[in-house]
Amino acid sequence: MTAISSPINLFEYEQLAKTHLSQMAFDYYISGAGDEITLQENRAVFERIKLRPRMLVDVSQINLTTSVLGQPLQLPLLIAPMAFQCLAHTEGELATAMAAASAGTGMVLSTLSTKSLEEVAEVGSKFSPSLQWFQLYIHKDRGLTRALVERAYAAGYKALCLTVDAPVLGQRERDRRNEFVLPPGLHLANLTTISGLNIPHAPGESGLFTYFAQQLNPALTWDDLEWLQSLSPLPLVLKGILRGDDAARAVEYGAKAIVVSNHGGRQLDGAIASLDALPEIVAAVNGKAEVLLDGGIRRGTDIIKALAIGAQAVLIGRPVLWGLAVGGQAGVSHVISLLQKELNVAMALIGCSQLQDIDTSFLHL
Ligand code: FMN
Repeated sequence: MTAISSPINLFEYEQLAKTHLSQMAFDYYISGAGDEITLQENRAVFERIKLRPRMLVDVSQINLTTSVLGQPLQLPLLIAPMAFQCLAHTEGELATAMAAASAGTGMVLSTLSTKSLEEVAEVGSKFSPSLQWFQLYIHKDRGLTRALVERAYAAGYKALCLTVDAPVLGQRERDRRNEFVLPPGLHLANLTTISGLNIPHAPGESGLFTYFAQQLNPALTWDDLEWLQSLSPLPLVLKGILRGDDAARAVEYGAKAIVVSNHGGRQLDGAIASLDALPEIVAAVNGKAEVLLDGGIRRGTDIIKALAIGAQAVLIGRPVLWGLAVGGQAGVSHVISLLQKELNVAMALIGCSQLQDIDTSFLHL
Protein backbone atom coordinates (compact mmCIF):
# COMPACT_ATOMS: atom_id res chain seq x y z
CA MET A 1 0.00 0.00 0.00
CA THR A 2 1.32 3.49 -0.84
CA ALA A 3 1.87 5.80 2.13
CA ILE A 4 -0.89 8.38 2.56
CA SER A 5 0.23 12.01 2.74
CA SER A 6 -3.00 13.93 2.04
CA PRO A 7 -5.96 12.02 3.45
CA ILE A 8 -9.24 12.24 1.56
CA ASN A 9 -11.37 10.32 4.04
CA LEU A 10 -11.45 9.51 7.74
CA PHE A 11 -9.92 6.06 7.33
CA GLU A 12 -6.88 7.56 5.61
CA TYR A 13 -6.60 10.03 8.49
CA GLU A 14 -6.27 7.10 10.86
CA GLN A 15 -3.42 5.60 8.81
CA LEU A 16 -1.55 8.88 8.65
CA ALA A 17 -2.12 9.70 12.33
CA LYS A 18 -0.48 6.42 13.31
CA THR A 19 2.80 7.74 11.91
CA HIS A 20 2.51 10.91 14.06
CA LEU A 21 1.79 9.28 17.42
CA SER A 22 3.75 7.25 19.94
CA GLN A 23 2.71 3.62 20.18
CA MET A 24 1.27 4.26 23.66
CA ALA A 25 -0.85 7.20 22.49
CA PHE A 26 -2.06 5.51 19.29
CA ASP A 27 -3.00 2.36 21.18
CA TYR A 28 -4.84 4.39 23.85
CA TYR A 29 -6.80 6.27 21.18
CA ILE A 30 -7.66 3.41 18.84
CA SER A 31 -8.33 0.57 21.22
CA GLY A 32 -11.54 -0.93 22.43
CA ALA A 33 -12.11 -3.18 25.41
CA GLY A 34 -11.47 -6.92 25.51
CA ASP A 35 -11.63 -8.61 22.12
CA GLU A 36 -12.86 -5.35 20.55
CA ILE A 37 -16.05 -7.06 19.39
CA THR A 38 -18.21 -4.03 20.17
CA LEU A 39 -15.67 -1.73 18.54
CA GLN A 40 -15.95 -3.75 15.31
CA GLU A 41 -19.72 -4.08 15.60
CA ASN A 42 -20.11 -0.28 15.75
CA ARG A 43 -18.73 -0.20 12.18
CA ALA A 44 -20.27 -3.44 10.95
CA VAL A 45 -23.81 -2.25 11.61
CA PHE A 46 -23.33 0.83 9.43
CA GLU A 47 -21.93 -1.38 6.67
CA ARG A 48 -24.90 -3.77 6.98
CA ILE A 49 -27.69 -1.21 6.63
CA LYS A 50 -28.25 -0.08 3.04
CA LEU A 51 -29.94 3.01 1.62
CA ARG A 52 -33.04 3.32 -0.59
CA PRO A 53 -32.52 6.50 -2.63
CA ARG A 54 -35.43 8.49 -4.04
CA MET A 55 -35.05 9.85 -7.59
CA LEU A 56 -36.02 13.06 -9.40
CA VAL A 57 -36.01 15.30 -6.35
CA ASP A 58 -34.69 18.87 -6.56
CA VAL A 59 -31.48 18.71 -4.53
CA SER A 60 -29.90 21.91 -5.83
CA GLN A 61 -30.01 23.39 -2.30
CA ILE A 62 -29.06 21.07 0.54
CA ASN A 63 -29.66 22.34 4.07
CA LEU A 64 -27.58 20.68 6.79
CA THR A 65 -28.44 23.07 9.63
CA THR A 66 -30.17 21.79 12.72
CA SER A 67 -30.27 22.46 16.46
CA VAL A 68 -29.46 20.53 19.61
CA LEU A 69 -31.05 21.54 22.91
CA GLY A 70 -32.17 24.74 21.25
CA GLN A 71 -28.72 25.70 19.95
CA PRO A 72 -28.09 26.04 16.22
CA LEU A 73 -25.57 23.78 14.45
CA GLN A 74 -24.28 24.10 10.88
CA LEU A 75 -24.37 20.33 10.54
CA PRO A 76 -25.81 17.50 12.64
CA LEU A 77 -22.48 16.69 14.22
CA LEU A 78 -20.79 17.26 17.57
CA ILE A 79 -17.36 16.28 18.79
CA ALA A 80 -17.52 13.56 21.44
CA PRO A 81 -15.75 13.99 24.77
CA MET A 82 -12.28 12.47 24.62
CA ALA A 83 -9.61 12.53 27.29
CA PHE A 84 -5.96 13.55 26.91
CA GLN A 85 -6.00 15.40 23.58
CA CYS A 86 -2.54 16.90 24.19
CA LEU A 87 -1.17 13.41 23.51
CA ALA A 88 -2.05 14.15 19.87
CA HIS A 89 -0.99 17.79 19.63
CA THR A 90 0.42 20.46 21.93
CA GLU A 91 -2.72 22.60 21.51
CA GLY A 92 -4.93 19.60 22.36
CA GLU A 93 -8.48 20.49 23.35
CA LEU A 94 -7.95 24.16 22.41
CA ALA A 95 -7.34 23.20 18.78
CA THR A 96 -10.39 20.94 18.80
CA ALA A 97 -12.53 23.71 20.28
CA MET A 98 -11.38 26.20 17.63
CA ALA A 99 -12.07 23.75 14.81
CA ALA A 100 -15.51 22.84 16.17
CA ALA A 101 -16.58 26.44 16.74
CA SER A 102 -15.32 27.69 13.38
CA ALA A 103 -17.25 24.92 11.60
CA GLY A 104 -20.40 25.82 13.54
CA THR A 105 -20.49 22.45 15.30
CA GLY A 106 -20.32 21.71 19.00
CA MET A 107 -17.81 20.10 21.30
CA VAL A 108 -18.16 18.12 24.49
CA LEU A 109 -15.13 18.61 26.74
CA SER A 110 -13.98 15.63 28.81
CA THR A 111 -13.47 15.90 32.56
CA LEU A 112 -10.08 14.33 31.78
CA SER A 113 -8.93 17.10 29.45
CA THR A 114 -5.33 18.22 29.23
CA LYS A 115 -6.35 21.90 28.83
CA SER A 116 -8.51 23.39 31.56
CA LEU A 117 -12.24 23.78 31.08
CA GLU A 118 -11.84 27.56 31.52
CA GLU A 119 -9.21 27.81 28.74
CA VAL A 120 -11.41 25.80 26.37
CA ALA A 121 -14.49 27.90 27.21
CA GLU A 122 -12.47 31.04 26.49
CA VAL A 123 -11.81 29.77 22.95
CA GLY A 124 -15.50 28.98 22.49
CA SER A 125 -16.58 32.40 23.74
CA LYS A 126 -14.89 34.02 20.73
CA PHE A 127 -17.51 32.41 18.50
CA SER A 128 -21.18 33.10 18.71
CA PRO A 129 -23.19 31.01 18.98
CA SER A 130 -20.91 28.25 20.17
CA LEU A 131 -22.06 24.98 21.61
CA GLN A 132 -19.84 23.59 24.34
CA TRP A 133 -20.93 20.96 26.83
CA PHE A 134 -18.98 19.62 29.78
CA GLN A 135 -18.68 15.85 30.19
CA LEU A 136 -18.71 14.83 33.82
CA TYR A 137 -17.27 11.87 35.68
CA ILE A 138 -18.57 11.75 39.23
CA HIS A 139 -15.72 11.37 41.70
CA LYS A 140 -15.96 9.69 45.09
CA ASP A 141 -15.09 13.13 46.47
CA ARG A 142 -18.42 14.93 46.19
CA GLY A 143 -16.83 18.30 46.88
CA LEU A 144 -14.55 17.86 43.91
CA THR A 145 -17.48 16.89 41.68
CA ARG A 146 -19.51 19.87 42.91
CA ALA A 147 -16.58 22.19 42.14
CA LEU A 148 -16.31 20.81 38.59
CA VAL A 149 -20.00 21.43 37.93
CA GLU A 150 -19.87 24.93 39.39
CA ARG A 151 -16.79 25.76 37.32
CA ALA A 152 -18.40 24.42 34.12
CA TYR A 153 -21.50 26.53 34.74
CA ALA A 154 -19.48 29.65 35.55
CA ALA A 155 -17.34 29.17 32.43
CA GLY A 156 -20.42 29.11 30.18
CA TYR A 157 -20.86 25.46 29.22
CA LYS A 158 -24.40 24.88 27.97
CA ALA A 159 -25.06 21.37 29.32
CA LEU A 160 -23.67 18.72 31.63
CA CYS A 161 -23.07 15.46 29.88
CA LEU A 162 -22.90 12.73 32.51
CA THR A 163 -21.20 9.56 31.31
CA VAL A 164 -23.06 6.63 32.82
CA ASP A 165 -21.34 3.66 31.16
CA ALA A 166 -18.12 3.80 33.15
CA PRO A 167 -18.66 2.83 36.82
CA VAL A 168 -15.29 1.14 36.37
CA LEU A 169 -12.93 1.38 33.42
CA GLY A 170 -13.30 -1.26 30.69
CA GLN A 171 -10.59 -3.86 30.18
CA ARG A 172 -8.38 -2.16 27.65
CA GLU A 173 -5.65 -4.67 27.08
CA ARG A 174 -3.39 -2.55 24.90
CA ASP A 175 -3.20 0.03 27.69
CA ARG A 176 -2.42 -2.69 30.22
CA ARG A 177 0.30 -4.07 27.96
CA ASN A 178 1.78 -0.54 27.55
CA GLU A 179 1.27 0.34 31.24
CA PHE A 180 -0.40 3.52 29.99
CA VAL A 181 0.66 6.75 31.71
CA LEU A 182 0.66 10.41 30.74
CA PRO A 183 4.08 11.59 29.54
CA PRO A 184 5.92 14.24 31.59
CA GLY A 185 4.38 17.68 31.16
CA LEU A 186 0.79 16.46 30.66
CA HIS A 187 -1.65 16.35 33.52
CA LEU A 188 -5.37 16.42 34.33
CA ALA A 189 -5.90 20.13 33.76
CA ASN A 190 -9.27 20.25 35.55
CA LEU A 191 -8.12 18.20 38.52
CA THR A 192 -4.78 19.62 39.52
CA THR A 193 -5.09 18.21 43.03
CA ILE A 194 -5.05 14.69 41.63
CA SER A 195 -1.62 13.53 40.59
CA GLY A 196 -0.35 10.14 39.71
CA LEU A 197 -1.35 9.53 36.11
CA ASN A 198 2.27 10.18 35.14
CA ILE A 199 3.71 7.24 37.00
CA PRO A 200 2.91 3.55 36.53
CA HIS A 201 0.71 2.44 39.42
CA ALA A 202 1.04 -1.26 39.26
CA PRO A 203 3.04 -3.55 37.00
CA GLY A 204 0.95 -4.75 34.06
CA GLU A 205 -1.78 -2.15 34.69
CA SER A 206 -2.89 1.02 32.93
CA GLY A 207 -2.59 4.20 35.00
CA LEU A 208 -6.08 5.17 33.86
CA PHE A 209 -7.55 1.94 35.21
CA THR A 210 -6.05 2.68 38.60
CA TYR A 211 -7.25 6.29 38.45
CA PHE A 212 -10.82 5.15 37.82
CA ALA A 213 -10.66 2.62 40.64
CA GLN A 214 -9.26 5.13 43.10
CA GLN A 215 -11.17 8.28 42.19
CA LEU A 216 -14.49 7.57 40.47
CA ASN A 217 -17.66 6.54 42.20
CA PRO A 218 -18.90 3.07 41.17
CA ALA A 219 -21.89 3.36 43.54
CA LEU A 220 -23.70 5.98 41.45
CA THR A 221 -27.43 5.32 40.91
CA TRP A 222 -30.45 7.10 39.44
CA ASP A 223 -31.15 8.74 42.80
CA ASP A 224 -27.87 10.68 42.57
CA LEU A 225 -29.19 12.55 39.53
CA GLU A 226 -31.34 14.73 41.76
CA TRP A 227 -28.26 15.86 43.71
CA LEU A 228 -26.38 16.48 40.49
CA GLN A 229 -29.19 18.60 39.06
CA SER A 230 -29.34 20.64 42.26
CA LEU A 231 -25.76 21.84 41.68
CA SER A 232 -26.49 24.02 38.64
CA PRO A 233 -29.28 24.98 36.24
CA LEU A 234 -27.47 23.26 33.36
CA PRO A 235 -29.56 20.78 31.38
CA LEU A 236 -28.54 17.17 31.95
CA VAL A 237 -27.50 14.88 29.10
CA LEU A 238 -26.93 11.18 29.85
CA LYS A 239 -24.24 9.54 27.73
CA GLY A 240 -23.89 5.79 27.42
CA ILE A 241 -27.51 4.58 27.37
CA LEU A 242 -28.14 1.37 25.40
CA ARG A 243 -31.66 0.25 26.48
CA GLY A 244 -35.13 1.65 26.00
CA ASP A 245 -36.08 1.21 29.68
CA ASP A 246 -33.01 3.17 30.81
CA ALA A 247 -33.81 5.88 28.26
CA ALA A 248 -37.39 6.20 29.54
CA ARG A 249 -36.03 6.41 33.09
CA ALA A 250 -33.52 9.06 32.07
CA VAL A 251 -36.39 11.20 30.81
CA GLU A 252 -38.34 10.63 34.05
CA TYR A 253 -35.28 11.76 36.01
CA GLY A 254 -35.05 14.97 34.02
CA ALA A 255 -32.52 14.28 31.24
CA LYS A 256 -33.02 16.65 28.32
CA ALA A 257 -30.95 14.56 25.90
CA ILE A 258 -29.54 11.06 25.67
CA VAL A 259 -26.40 9.97 23.90
CA VAL A 260 -26.84 6.41 22.70
CA SER A 261 -23.29 5.14 23.05
CA ASN A 262 -21.11 2.24 24.08
CA HIS A 263 -18.15 4.58 24.63
CA GLY A 264 -16.71 3.67 21.25
CA GLY A 265 -16.43 -0.01 22.30
CA ARG A 266 -14.08 0.92 25.15
CA GLN A 267 -16.21 -0.17 28.11
CA LEU A 268 -18.33 -3.36 28.00
CA ASP A 269 -17.00 -5.56 25.23
CA GLY A 270 -19.87 -7.53 23.71
CA ALA A 271 -22.28 -4.65 24.24
CA ILE A 272 -24.75 -3.97 21.45
CA ALA A 273 -23.69 -1.54 18.68
CA SER A 274 -25.09 1.90 19.40
CA LEU A 275 -26.96 2.03 16.08
CA ASP A 276 -28.67 -1.29 16.96
CA ALA A 277 -29.84 0.21 20.25
CA LEU A 278 -31.18 3.36 18.62
CA PRO A 279 -34.67 2.20 17.46
CA GLU A 280 -35.86 1.04 20.92
CA ILE A 281 -34.45 4.18 22.54
CA VAL A 282 -36.13 6.52 20.06
CA ALA A 283 -39.40 4.66 20.69
CA ALA A 284 -39.03 4.76 24.49
CA VAL A 285 -38.13 8.45 24.59
CA ASN A 286 -41.07 9.23 22.34
CA GLY A 287 -40.02 12.83 21.62
CA LYS A 288 -39.66 13.79 25.30
CA ALA A 289 -35.90 14.34 24.98
CA GLU A 290 -33.41 14.63 22.16
CA VAL A 291 -31.60 11.48 21.13
CA LEU A 292 -28.01 11.63 19.90
CA LEU A 293 -25.74 8.77 18.88
CA ASP A 294 -22.03 8.03 18.71
CA GLY A 295 -19.84 5.07 17.82
CA GLY A 296 -18.40 4.23 14.41
CA ILE A 297 -19.49 7.32 12.45
CA ARG A 298 -16.91 7.59 9.67
CA ARG A 299 -18.90 8.52 6.53
CA GLY A 300 -21.57 11.01 5.55
CA THR A 301 -23.87 8.08 4.80
CA ASP A 302 -23.45 6.86 8.42
CA ILE A 303 -24.92 10.17 9.61
CA ILE A 304 -27.90 9.69 7.30
CA LYS A 305 -28.51 6.19 8.69
CA ALA A 306 -28.48 7.42 12.30
CA LEU A 307 -30.75 10.38 11.53
CA ALA A 308 -33.16 8.14 9.59
CA ILE A 309 -33.66 6.00 12.71
CA GLY A 310 -34.36 9.08 14.79
CA ALA A 311 -31.13 10.63 16.05
CA GLN A 312 -31.19 14.42 16.18
CA ALA A 313 -27.41 14.55 15.57
CA VAL A 314 -24.35 12.34 15.92
CA LEU A 315 -21.02 12.67 17.72
CA ILE A 316 -17.64 11.66 16.32
CA GLY A 317 -14.74 10.50 18.42
CA ARG A 318 -11.48 9.02 17.15
CA PRO A 319 -11.37 10.72 13.71
CA VAL A 320 -11.01 14.05 15.53
CA LEU A 321 -7.93 12.74 17.31
CA TRP A 322 -6.50 11.61 13.98
CA GLY A 323 -7.04 15.10 12.56
CA LEU A 324 -5.47 16.63 15.64
CA ALA A 325 -2.40 14.39 15.42
CA VAL A 326 -1.89 15.10 11.72
CA GLY A 327 -2.50 18.85 11.68
CA GLY A 328 -3.76 20.33 14.95
CA GLN A 329 -6.71 22.68 14.47
CA ALA A 330 -6.41 22.53 10.66
CA GLY A 331 -6.48 18.74 10.78
CA VAL A 332 -9.65 18.67 12.88
CA SER A 333 -11.25 21.26 10.60
CA HIS A 334 -10.40 19.12 7.60
CA VAL A 335 -11.91 16.00 9.21
CA ILE A 336 -15.13 17.91 9.89
CA SER A 337 -15.22 19.34 6.36
CA LEU A 338 -14.68 15.90 4.80
CA LEU A 339 -17.72 14.57 6.66
CA GLN A 340 -19.72 17.66 5.76
CA LYS A 341 -18.93 17.24 2.06
CA GLU A 342 -19.76 13.54 2.17
CA LEU A 343 -23.05 14.31 3.88
CA ASN A 344 -23.92 16.89 1.22
CA VAL A 345 -23.27 14.46 -1.61
CA ALA A 346 -25.11 11.64 0.14
CA MET A 347 -28.16 13.85 0.76
CA ALA A 348 -28.27 14.74 -2.93
CA LEU A 349 -27.92 11.11 -3.97
CA ILE A 350 -30.68 9.83 -1.68
CA GLY A 351 -32.95 12.61 -2.96
CA CYS A 352 -33.38 14.61 0.23
CA SER A 353 -32.60 18.29 0.64
CA GLN A 354 -33.56 18.74 4.34
CA LEU A 355 -32.38 16.77 7.36
CA GLN A 356 -35.93 16.83 8.72
CA ASP A 357 -37.13 14.78 5.73
CA ILE A 358 -34.76 11.87 6.39
CA ASP A 359 -36.81 8.94 7.67
CA THR A 360 -36.76 5.16 7.79
CA SER A 361 -38.16 4.95 4.25
CA PHE A 362 -34.59 5.67 3.11
CA LEU A 363 -33.29 2.53 4.83
CA HIS A 364 -33.17 -1.11 3.79
CA LEU A 365 -32.74 -2.76 7.21
N1 FMN B 1 -16.17 9.35 26.66
C1 FMN B 1 -16.42 10.04 27.79
O1 FMN B 1 -17.59 10.14 28.16
N2 FMN B 1 -15.42 10.65 28.49
C2 FMN B 1 -14.12 10.57 28.12
O2 FMN B 1 -13.24 11.13 28.77
C3 FMN B 1 -13.82 9.81 26.96
N3 FMN B 1 -12.54 9.68 26.55
C4 FMN B 1 -12.29 9.02 25.38
C5 FMN B 1 -10.97 8.93 24.93
C6 FMN B 1 -10.70 8.32 23.72
C7 FMN B 1 -9.28 8.24 23.24
C8 FMN B 1 -11.74 7.78 22.94
C9 FMN B 1 -11.47 7.14 21.59
C10 FMN B 1 -13.05 7.84 23.39
C11 FMN B 1 -13.34 8.44 24.61
N4 FMN B 1 -14.65 8.54 25.08
C12 FMN B 1 -14.90 9.22 26.23
C13 FMN B 1 -15.76 7.98 24.28
C14 FMN B 1 -16.22 8.99 23.22
O3 FMN B 1 -16.87 10.08 23.85
C15 FMN B 1 -17.22 8.37 22.23
O4 FMN B 1 -18.26 7.76 22.93
C16 FMN B 1 -16.60 7.39 21.25
O5 FMN B 1 -15.25 7.69 20.96
C17 FMN B 1 -17.41 7.38 19.95
O6 FMN B 1 -16.96 6.41 19.09
P1 FMN B 1 -15.99 6.68 17.82
O7 FMN B 1 -14.63 6.92 18.38
O8 FMN B 1 -16.09 5.37 17.09
O9 FMN B 1 -16.51 7.83 17.01
